[in-house]
Amino acid sequence: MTTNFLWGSATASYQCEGAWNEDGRVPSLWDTYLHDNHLENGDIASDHYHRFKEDIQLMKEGGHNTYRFSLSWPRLITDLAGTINPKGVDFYHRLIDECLANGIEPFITIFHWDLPDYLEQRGGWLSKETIEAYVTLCDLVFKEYGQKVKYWTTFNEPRYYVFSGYFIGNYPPGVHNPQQTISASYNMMLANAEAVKRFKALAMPGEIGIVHSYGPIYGVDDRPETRQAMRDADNYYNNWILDTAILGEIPQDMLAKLAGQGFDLSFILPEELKTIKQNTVDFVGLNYYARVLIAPYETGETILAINNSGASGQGSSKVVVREWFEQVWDHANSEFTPWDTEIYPQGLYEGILMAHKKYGVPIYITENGVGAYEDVSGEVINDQFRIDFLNDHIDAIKRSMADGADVRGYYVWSTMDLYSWKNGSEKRYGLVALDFDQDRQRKPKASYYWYKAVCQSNGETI
Ligand code: BGP
Repeated sequence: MTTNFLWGSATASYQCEGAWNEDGRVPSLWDTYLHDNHLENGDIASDHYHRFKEDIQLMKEGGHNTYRFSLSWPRLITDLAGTINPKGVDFYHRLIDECLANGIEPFITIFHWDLPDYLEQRGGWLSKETIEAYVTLCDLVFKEYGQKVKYWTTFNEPRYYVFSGYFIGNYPPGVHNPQQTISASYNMMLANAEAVKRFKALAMPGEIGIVHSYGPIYGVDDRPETRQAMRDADNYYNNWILDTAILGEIPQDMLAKLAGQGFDLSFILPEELKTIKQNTVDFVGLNYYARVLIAPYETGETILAINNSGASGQGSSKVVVREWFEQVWDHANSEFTPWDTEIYPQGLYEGILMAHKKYGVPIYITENGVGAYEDVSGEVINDQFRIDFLNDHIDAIKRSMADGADVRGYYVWSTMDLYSWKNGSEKRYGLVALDFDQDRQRKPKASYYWYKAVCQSNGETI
């Protein structure tokens, strides 16, 4: 690995902070959605809001030199008029200062899905008003924290957020509306460009990027129709974010296909396309969990059955996007988690090289990890499966770097056990275990000690 390689782990505000109604924080759309539907929520989560110093000590003792976390918008700006919450602003000063005092480089996500509910009530990302409000948030955080922070990202996984909320409908606001999916996607990418524009206008000292849920595309065979389906799937899963944010270009063949299917694209304005073209990111963050295996579309309506309820829900996933592609889960030949996520490290190696060749910007692996049912009651928590998983994925990164890729950092998802979207405390990802039923005492898992050696040796132990 290079000498300044960043080794760390990641969280997101809603998933770890808790303190959902403390010190002036207002509800996010997730608070409202989970409360209204009586689902397990992140009211307390990992209680990071109160215990962040302890968590940063664990990072330091664990050999980490960086921490990726997000800012809670409903903690910072509490109404449509843009009222700033001083206690929220102060919290992130204290968090950043604590990181810096302990040799931990903060790597900040401005938006990791916890949109203030007052904006969701006005249409959320379907409304251009939200873009304006987002730029106001960016302006605030750049000015407040910009002299202390070198690494900024505008969004965490716009694709996952929009597709889950507006297409699949399994995340808030819980709708299935393809036209709205397209509008919300576009608005987020325009907001990304507007944030980059503001960052450059303020001549901020750091760098700014975007974080994408990267699904490298594979085909079931090499037929021309499979190749076409792979291209369409790549547009659907990756290109509309990566091409737009890094190259400043929305894929033309995707727009033509959407127009051909009768979608209304009239909301895309020439002035906005100019903004997108002129304000591209400095680097990209790739979250990698699994590859995407694609077959040609055969027949029938769109089916979006995603298994995000593990062993307690439907066993397997099925995705058919009418006239685009079908997604395949090759259970016979590959290994899967109980949530039907394939374990496929080679996809990270090949995916990094694909992204490197196509885009040429620095790459950070901003999330990688495995969710599991775990018994964390004993003295020792032996998560050997996680060690194997992380080992094989870090090895894939090392191989991609040996083959020329410019990878600059790696973040395990997640720092500690936290609230997993819709699965709560049932699906654990942490290097550090938490007892959610009692006092949330921190207990490092075997993977924590294993990762410490990896960080301290700069990857030599892999
Ligand atoms: C990513 C998100 C994270 C995290 C992770 C695991 O898409 O950026 O916030 O939650 O996936 O997802 P889940 O908790 O649904 O298993």
